[in-house]
Amino acid sequence: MPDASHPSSGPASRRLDVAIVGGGLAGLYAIHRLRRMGLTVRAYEAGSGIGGTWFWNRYPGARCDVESLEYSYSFSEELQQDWQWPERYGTQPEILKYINHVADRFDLRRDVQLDTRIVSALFDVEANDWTLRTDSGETIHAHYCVMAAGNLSTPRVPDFKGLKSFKGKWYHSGLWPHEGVDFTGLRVGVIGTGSSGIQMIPIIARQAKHLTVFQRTANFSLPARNAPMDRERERRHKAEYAARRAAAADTPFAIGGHAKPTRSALDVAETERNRSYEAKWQEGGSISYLYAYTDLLVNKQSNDTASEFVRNKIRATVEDQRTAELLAPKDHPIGTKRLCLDTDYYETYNRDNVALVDARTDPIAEITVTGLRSRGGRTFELDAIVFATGFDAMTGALREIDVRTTAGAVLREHWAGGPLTYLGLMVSGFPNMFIVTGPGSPGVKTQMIASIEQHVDWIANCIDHLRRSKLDRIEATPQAELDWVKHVNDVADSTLYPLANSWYMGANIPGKPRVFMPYVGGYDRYKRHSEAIAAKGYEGFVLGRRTAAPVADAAE
Ligand code: N01
Repeated sequence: MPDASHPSSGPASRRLDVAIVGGGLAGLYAIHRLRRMGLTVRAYEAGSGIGGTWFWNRYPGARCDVESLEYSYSFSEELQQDWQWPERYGTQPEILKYINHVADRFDLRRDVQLDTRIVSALFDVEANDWTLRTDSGETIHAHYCVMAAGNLSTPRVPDFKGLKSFKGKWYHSGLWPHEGVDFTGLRVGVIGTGSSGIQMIPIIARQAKHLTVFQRTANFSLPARNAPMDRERERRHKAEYAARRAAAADTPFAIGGHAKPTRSALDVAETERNRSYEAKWQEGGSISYLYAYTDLLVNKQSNDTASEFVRNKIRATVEDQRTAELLAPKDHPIGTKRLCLDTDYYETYNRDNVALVDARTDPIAEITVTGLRSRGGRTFELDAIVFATGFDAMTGALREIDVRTTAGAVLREHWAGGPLTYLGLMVSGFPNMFIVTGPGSPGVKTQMIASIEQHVDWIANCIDHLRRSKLDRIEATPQAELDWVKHVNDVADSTLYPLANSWYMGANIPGKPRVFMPYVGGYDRYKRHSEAIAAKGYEGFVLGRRTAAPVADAAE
């Protein structure tokens, strides 16, 4: 564990107004936004390139599941007019190219330090300053710290016995080799059938001599219906981009273009309901499907109709009915785990070179020298193993940093029972540290870039407010934090989300506290609420000056 003593001497030392952890979509926008306020900022990025999730996740078929015209920055009208997306859904290389374009266009690179992992962050309550330390021993002193380290940035390889002895090669979806991997002629095993597994499986199946998919939990997946960008549609979209962004901001997922549902699934006859699901299925995309009726995510009976429609699609697509039943999810309502989008996923199981193994009834026992053995004693000879086993989501990246204060607060201890934040933006006991799309934020349940922009704008406005008020310290109160966490959980409990063992609840990490982490009340509601709190002089926060006692009512 890194020690947090922070010697001030070292290879290098730097002073900033704002230190940013992470050089992905959030970190880059934070540079842009805060620098425009005249602040000195710098982002520290562990990767050897910018882009965060889109830098690391280079597995075959990696593609965003939100349409490109939505999944892009909105802060620059010129940027959104100029950029041309080649397809309906951006591939990982296209999105990374876009991020690099943004970095060059807004001259962001000069304030990003690559190949640098922040290992500790210490807040000195007397000096009112953060000191961050990098893995090479560099120290950074900053008045504010913005954690933009991502939610799905700590890849998780299960602790399988014998992995070290495996003679073949193994990979994790989130740590994919830059040179790519050629599976031609190989016997490949893919472990995991979340979004990453579901995207890569059809492509690996076309390359490999044989593919064995180890599925512990079946996931719902809908057809993406990806296609080259319809240029006429793009022209129309761009003609009213600003209005479309505003309309998107008024929706729970921050995604526009879908008529808000008006009826319960139970208010319509079965034939009409199935017609509606069929239309959505043909249209492609997850939001469209979940928007079919008002209550798919809150009423189990309604959800059952939408879930069963997809199960029947799987049964109709997959020829072997035993495989089809294994692939048809029955342990969670549709949409309560991240709903996957695919291209030919279920069809892939009709190939002669693909086999599905039920790792639920017969779990993986160990990796062997030549493959894998199940607890039931089945052996699988493999040349390559791909772990599509997900991430230590939402808290992993922050827990990897030793965050503490000279007053004795330690973030890992504060979060021992599950993450506590106020608005997902700040943690009580850790002044001047902001989080972008962290636990308690709606981020992962929305078009992520919209949430990133909203959070960073909120943070920038907050810092601006402090400056103009001649204040330099802000901290969430313990009560506001408790109230927010309770609200996040109450909202989740009013939905079907807690019925799924998902990474939203930390359920994919053995021993991780089961706490529902994202705010599922909707982007629109969150935006209004967080902005109202700012307008009320930052209700639930204590604002103060460096040496003076905190002044809670330091309104402008
Ligand atoms: O990870 P996951 P992911 N033995 O956690 C299985 C985003 N994303 O990388 O469900 C056997 O969803 C595990 O099984 P179970 C998106 O938000 C977006 O696919 O725990 N299996 C599960 O099947 C997404 O939700 C995009 O029983 C084991 C799988 O591994 C998030 O990233 C694309 C196992 C992990 O699924 C994470 O997706 C990709 C074990 N010991 C990702 N341990 C798009 O935009 C774990 N598993 C499209």
